[in-house]
Amino acid sequence: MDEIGGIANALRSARGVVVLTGAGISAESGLRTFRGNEKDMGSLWKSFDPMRLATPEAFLADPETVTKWYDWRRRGCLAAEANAGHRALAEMERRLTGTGSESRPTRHRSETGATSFTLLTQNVDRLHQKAGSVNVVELHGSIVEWRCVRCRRKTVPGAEEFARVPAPSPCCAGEMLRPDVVWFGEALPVEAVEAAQFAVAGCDLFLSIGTSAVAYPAAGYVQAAAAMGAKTVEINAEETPISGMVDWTIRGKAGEVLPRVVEGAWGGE
Ligand code: BJW
Repeated sequence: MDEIGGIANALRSARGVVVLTGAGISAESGLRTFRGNEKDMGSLWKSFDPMRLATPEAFLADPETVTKWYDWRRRGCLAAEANAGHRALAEMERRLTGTGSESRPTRHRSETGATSFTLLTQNVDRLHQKAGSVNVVELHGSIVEWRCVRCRRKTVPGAEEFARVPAPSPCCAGEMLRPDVVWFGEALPVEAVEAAQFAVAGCDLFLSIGTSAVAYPAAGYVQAAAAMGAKTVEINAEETPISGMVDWTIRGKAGEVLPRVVEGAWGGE
């Protein structure tokens, strides 16, 4: 049986599915990855130094540069549209959990609500939610939301907030706003880590999609799932450190492969 057929069968019989996504799934929406080798657009860390932009120390040293860079990326994310890969994952969730307006009752146990589906994303772009995914855990926060550096109150800023840079906090006088993302050396949100650990412990199928699998702790979830007996899948344009340890690996674009996986699992119904 080919990989698509194997994954489709595993999906149809799964009781708990966890999907981990990374920047690669949004590349087909025109957003640059961090470390990928896309031919049509350079990845971010090839043009920008992460240590000068994506650490708390960088923000403290030069809040103006960091704010401008994140506002530039924030606007790019807001302008981007979900692609076929995002939409296929939203459809996968509907099929597995029986939720959403397009769900249809079928003969499969996995569509009676018995299957759990958790989408762990490292992406800050909110494109999964735009595509209709519901149970999304944002491991690295969101670039759409910013927070006061003092009291951590969140806000969704518009262009007016960036008329002054760094953007002033709307709640604490004299303080700044920072993007509500997780920088290197910062802890991931406690609720997100707890939700991820719970989902990984209860899954029998884990799919890693469009991530280089190098940023921890997210990169460790596939090994954790495998250690607990889950079948594992990787869909990526290139080889990664986990390619050799997963049960199925498909080399290709998420926006092309994922619709085929969903079609393979439920297409004939
Ligand atoms: C396609 C495609 C297509 C392209 N289809 N595929 C254990 C071991 C080693 C190091 C550590 C460790 N534990 C912690 C660390 C340190 C560090 C870390 O992991 N460093 C390594 C990178 C060296 N981790 C941390 O610092 C984390 N914090 C932490 O551990 O805190 C501990 C703590 C506890 C208590 C108190 C205090 C601290 C935080 C990590 C945060 C990562 N942040 C970033 C920036 C977010 C904000 C922003 O957007 O600017 O998150 S870095 C960047 O990497 C971003 C991503 O979410 C993350 C992962 O990248 P991702 O998504 O995998 O993208 P790429 O570009 O790497 O890969 C894209 C892939 O797609 C490629 O493989 C392509 O081939 C593929 N692709 N087109 C399918 N169409």
